[in-house]
Amino acid sequence: MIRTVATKPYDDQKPGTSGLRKKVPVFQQEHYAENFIQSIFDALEGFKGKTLVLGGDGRFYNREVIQKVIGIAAANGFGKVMVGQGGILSTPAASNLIRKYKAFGGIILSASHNPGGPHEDFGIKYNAENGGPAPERITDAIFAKSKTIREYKIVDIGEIDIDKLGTVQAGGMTVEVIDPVKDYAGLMESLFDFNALRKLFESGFHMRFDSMHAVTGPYGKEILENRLGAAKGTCRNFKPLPDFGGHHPDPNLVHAKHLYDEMMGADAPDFGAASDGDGDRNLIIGKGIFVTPSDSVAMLAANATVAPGYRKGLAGIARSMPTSGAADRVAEKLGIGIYETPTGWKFFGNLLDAGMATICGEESAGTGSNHVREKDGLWAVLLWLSIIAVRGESVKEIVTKHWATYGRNYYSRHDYEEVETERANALITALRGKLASLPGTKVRGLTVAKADDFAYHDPVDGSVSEHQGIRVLFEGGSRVVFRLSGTGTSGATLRVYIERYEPDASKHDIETQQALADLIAAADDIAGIRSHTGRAKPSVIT
Ligand code: G16
Repeated sequence: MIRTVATKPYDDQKPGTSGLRKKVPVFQQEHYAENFIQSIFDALEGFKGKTLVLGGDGRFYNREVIQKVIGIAAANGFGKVMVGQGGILSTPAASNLIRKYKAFGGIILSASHNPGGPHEDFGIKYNAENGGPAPERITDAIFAKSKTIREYKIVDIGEIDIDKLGTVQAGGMTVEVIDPVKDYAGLMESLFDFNALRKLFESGFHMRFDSMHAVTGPYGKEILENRLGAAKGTCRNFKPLPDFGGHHPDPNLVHAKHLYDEMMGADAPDFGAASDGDGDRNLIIGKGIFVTPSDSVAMLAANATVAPGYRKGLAGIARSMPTSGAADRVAEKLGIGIYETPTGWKFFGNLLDAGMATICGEESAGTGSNHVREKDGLWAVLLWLSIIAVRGESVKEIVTKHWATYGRNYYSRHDYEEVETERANALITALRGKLASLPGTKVRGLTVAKADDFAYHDPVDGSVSEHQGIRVLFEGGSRVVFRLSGTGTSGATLRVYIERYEPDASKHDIETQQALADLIAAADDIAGIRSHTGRAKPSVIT
């Protein structure tokens, strides 16, 4: 029986870069999750009788919200919900399922790389029928609905057993509990030469894949150890836990420091990788060398044709604006298009759908291709392994040869986390106010060539997205970019992206922070970071 429940709107349900992310106790407020789920459905049209894909990264509160979504989807008229066993689906796997089974869309429960647990983060995201994050037009409509919601509909179907594979009828709707890994593993097998990868492991190649107790554990086990024959023990922290073992499932040099330290040690394996909460981000480390995400997208694009899925070449490359220009040089050499989009994977969707871009990447540790409409951590790992297998070279050799050919984009991101929102906003406002006066001025010996607030004109649908980050470009190709994060859940996070291009191969082994020292100082001079935030140094440097 459909029950209509009276409710009152909450005013804070504005989806951010990747859906609605809040602390668990916020989601646990009366009707809070229900309101948002109903607002998603209220913002959509034409789903009666259609399929909804559903899953999450297994974090605390995942199972409860899975049941709520099933009940509300049934009451709103969906014909079927396909849910990952145990409520588990990695973000790229969910994207694949939406596309493969021509679902109407999907709901992914995740707060990505943010920590999990009773007092940590939770998130709900809607993906559209192309498998990608809902575009702004839909997320704006969801927010608008959430502000006026007065009731939601739910069928009380009792607890569906999401641990048992198979199909049940519930509340006039079909619920199919599926193996979360199978379709995704099949997709990977269609893109990469698994025989060549098996031979690589047979030859004694050693790697670590650290799932950080998050969603990629079962995917890594099945693909790397079971199908490709990587040694048992290759997969670390592979059991998804509701609190990720108390850690941040963020594959960067701070939260995956244990992996970094191992890879820099004397007994390092050949290759190290990690993935985040929901499996879309990646960290790539070779023996003795960390590959920045910006470099990784350039190197993957430059070598993609080694894999059967990309043998015909790339249509184009897309990168988010703060991502370094390393990929631009690859696109130039290949004679293909390069697109600079705002931060957020959703902005790649149109380019991928239109066949204008094949590989996309972001400085925030996301790389992916047109195989799904999300970034994909394990995909990046498998493409790196394919390049290593075909070229027969180490990560270090591949990286240094790439820099020798294209030049090196020294790159770093400085994050100031949990800054008071007013102070962070004041910094950005002040910076915007002085943009027009910057060109031509000299800061720390560097001449400002251009300064603007990035606006994106989507070449496919003509939409315009403004205020997507402040860029200060210097003569010679260096730049600093300032942006407020769209994924945090407390206070504001100021991100400062620093980049310097060095064509001379004899200058490619300078320590990164040292290579960028003048730009780091210039960024503070220009934006008054220390005075505005009251912080003497960043909380995280990657
Ligand atoms: C999300 C988006 C990414 C984006 C990142 C930016 O990542 O999916 O496309 O680059 O946010 O984060 P911020 O706004 O904090 O800089 P994820 O992995 O959290 O979904």
